[in-house]
Amino acid sequence: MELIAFTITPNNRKVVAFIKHFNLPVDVRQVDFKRQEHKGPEFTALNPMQKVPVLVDGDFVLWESNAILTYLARKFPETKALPTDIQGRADVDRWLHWQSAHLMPMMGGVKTGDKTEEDLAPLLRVLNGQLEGRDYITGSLTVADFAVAAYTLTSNADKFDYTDFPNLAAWRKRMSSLPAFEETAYKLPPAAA
Ligand SMILES: N[C@@H](CCC(=O)N[C@@H](CS)C(=O)NCC(=O)O)C(=O)O
Repeated sequence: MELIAFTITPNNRKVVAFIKHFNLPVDVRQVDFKRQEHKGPEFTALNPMQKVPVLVDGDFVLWESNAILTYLARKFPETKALPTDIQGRADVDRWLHWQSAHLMPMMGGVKTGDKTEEDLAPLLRVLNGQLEGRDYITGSLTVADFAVAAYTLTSNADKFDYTDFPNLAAWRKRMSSLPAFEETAYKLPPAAA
């Protein structure tokens, strides 16, 4: 199985971190953005959206990072990263959709300056409330934690003030200290001497 990715972006990092955390037998190959590989015919045949990540499992090709996360969690049930009961599964789905429908566009807006930290605060308050009395978003570690953490552990998100969101601050610390998130963090190249 192969994941074609560009690890430093959140939608890619969530999947790469998941693969690393559970040591899954998936080869990760970085897309060659410089050469515009993702716009070429070979890549477009895999993903007509011309975006990464893309998972190739034999004849089966899957794009959309959250779909890839749930596929991997079902393919490797030993991860216990996706509940099998109907309500537990729906709970995790809720947070995956929340990440892509609300958190991602808002974080994008804050990054470009179209939105402010004040606009973002209601979303962080919701997440902080959910984490009250919980170590992870739905209780135990699931794909939802990987999806949401990738967006709340960006270098931009590191700069926010979490004083009003102590549960979120503690969870961020918990997630960022997982070796898989440490390994996939964007590091600036060392300054030239
Ligand atoms: N909703 C998609 C978004 C994927 C996406 O936007 N990928 C970006 C990197 S994060 C990309 O490949 N951009 C290249 C481009 O648009 O040219 C997912 O979650 O997988």
